[in-house]
Amino acid sequence: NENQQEKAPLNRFEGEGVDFKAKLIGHEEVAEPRGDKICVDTMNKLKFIAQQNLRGSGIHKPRIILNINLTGLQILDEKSRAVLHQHHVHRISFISRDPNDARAFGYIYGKDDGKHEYFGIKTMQAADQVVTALKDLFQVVYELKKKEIEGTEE
Ligand code: I3P
Repeated sequence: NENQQEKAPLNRFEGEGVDFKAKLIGHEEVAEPRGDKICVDTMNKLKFIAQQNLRGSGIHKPRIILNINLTGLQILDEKSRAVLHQHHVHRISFISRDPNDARAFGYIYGKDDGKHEYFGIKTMQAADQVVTALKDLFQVVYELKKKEIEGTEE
């Protein structure tokens, strides 16, 4: 049975979790916690800035590893694996595929100060793989929470 070879979603995110190679296009504060338009607009702006940086100063988008585990999403430096950003799963308010680029997606994160920040990511493989992993993670975390609540009811 092919399915037996696949890890259950829960196992997949346990412990070290799952890594995806990517580049950080950029991040910027946004006014809203969700919305397709705000994501498209901010992605376009960040891509424009990244292109200016490349053409003007020869600065490439930083290479990163997106690590997804049960706590959420971590952006690590590709070489040193230093944690550059840590985004708790419950604070990710919106995920959006880039409609113009199969290798890009973004998400909005709720910061400690109540403000919202958009992160634009260029993935090495199809962005769909990462977006699907994040959606699976939300499902897994929801199921765990439900079990936890059911366990404390009696
Ligand atoms: C590169 C090309 C790559 C891009 C890279 C550019 O320009 O556009 O597709 O990587 O961005 O430098 P060129 O063709 O002129 O060499 P991505 O597709 O991953 O964005 P980078 O320099 O920011 O890595």
